[in-house]
Amino acid sequence: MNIIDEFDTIAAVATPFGNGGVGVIRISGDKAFEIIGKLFTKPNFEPGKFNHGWIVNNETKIDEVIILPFFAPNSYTGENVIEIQCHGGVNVVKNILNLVLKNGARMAEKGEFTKRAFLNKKMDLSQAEAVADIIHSKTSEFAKVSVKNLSGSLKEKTNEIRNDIFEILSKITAGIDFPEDVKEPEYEYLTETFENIISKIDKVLSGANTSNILRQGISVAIVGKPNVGKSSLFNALLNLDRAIVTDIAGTTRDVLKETLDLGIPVTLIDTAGIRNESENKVESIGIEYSKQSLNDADLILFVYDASDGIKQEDEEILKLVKDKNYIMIANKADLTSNHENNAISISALTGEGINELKETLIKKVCIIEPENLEFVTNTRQQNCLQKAKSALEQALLASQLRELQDLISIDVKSAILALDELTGELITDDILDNIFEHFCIGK
Ligand SMILES: Nc1nc2c(ncn2[C@@H]2O[C@H](COP(=O)(O)OP(=O)(O)OP(=O)(O)O)[C@@H](O)[C@H]2O)c(=O)[nH]1
Ligand SMILES: [Mg+2]
Repeated sequence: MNIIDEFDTIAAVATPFGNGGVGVIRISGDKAFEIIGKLFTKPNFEPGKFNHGWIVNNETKIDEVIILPFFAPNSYTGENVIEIQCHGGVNVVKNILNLVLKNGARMAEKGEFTKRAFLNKKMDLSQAEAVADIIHSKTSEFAKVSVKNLSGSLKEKTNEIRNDIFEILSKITAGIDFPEDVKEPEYEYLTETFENIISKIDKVLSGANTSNILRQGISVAIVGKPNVGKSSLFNALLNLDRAIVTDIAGTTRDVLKETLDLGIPVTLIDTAGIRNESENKVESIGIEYSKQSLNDADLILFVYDASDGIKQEDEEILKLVKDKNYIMIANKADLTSNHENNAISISALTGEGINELKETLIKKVCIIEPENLEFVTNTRQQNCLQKAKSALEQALLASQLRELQDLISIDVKSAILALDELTGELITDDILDNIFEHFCIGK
């Protein structure tokens, strides 16, 4: 995307490809009203009012539509915007878009509407990124937290931190520039201020782990020896008869994967029971896959049969998982009340303990539980915050060592630049293009 093209008039279909109740075509730019004027039967628009009429190509009626006019700067992009709501058939939508393009609009690129909104200062970069997050969120929980950024919570916090840094920079600079009139700030005051700002940044960064998990999801492998109830647990968690369950040891041979929405997106993996001696070639291959899944997973559910207790074969598997992130599960609690102290007692057969297991699972991987997440960040934003923090840590150290304030101010300035990169105040074309690449056409 080229900055020079920014202000021509763009158009795209905003609704998903396919047949639906309505289709929406969006036009944004100086010529939006001129273009619709040539195609619509009632082009006398007023702000805040929709018009009902026909899209026509010369004399031919194309579709009966509703037009929503938005007058600059009061629109999503900050430009003149026309939204055409037509009937939602693939071909009618395509025909109208083609007419709009023939009459002077250019096909929009991915994310170009939101990019214009950002360039026209309708939103900062964290809000623009939230738009993509909401569209692509894999769970309803992530959609909920992304809305916080859309409404500006990360932007406000970043601006607050930036103001704090700017204030201290002004004091340092005044002391340097006007040594006769302004006393340079005390080193104790600098130390204390830098510590406070760093802890504010840490607060935002504390949500990084949960943000990343909400965005990317985690993989959870169910492992254990044969017949302990792994596939039964897999089915119970999914609430679906997905995997074959029998009382024959060695039932599961292949690795089964399903996605599960636990607030965080989970890829749940059922594996073949691990045992040392297997005469069966297929089962032996399955066991190799199990060990691989065990190594690759973010979290392991190690299952044993509580009615049988921990046996030599269980011990062998425990050795494989002990250095990993795992939860020990005592299954078949309907048959016994015995279980290891650190195990969660469940019955995959009756469903007992399954909800507790889900809660434990979330607590095990998320430092902050999704519903308590105050700030959601992506890796780009986390890197900017991390850069700002490192610069302030340098400034803190220099203040503790009572170095020249001139030198301290250099680090303070780079902390500000890092935050400006986060909000998009200071950003290169490459980074911008990279961000909007991940949008869909029409947004
Ligand atoms: N009583 C009781 N039986 C269970 C429970 N969970 C599983 N079973 C039974 O244990 C047997 C083995 O269950 P599976 O889920 O196939 O066990 P698995 O660990 O997947 O076995 P493999 O795939 O062979 O490794 C079946 O007969 C299940 O009905 C439970 O919580 N209570
Ligand atoms: Mg199985």
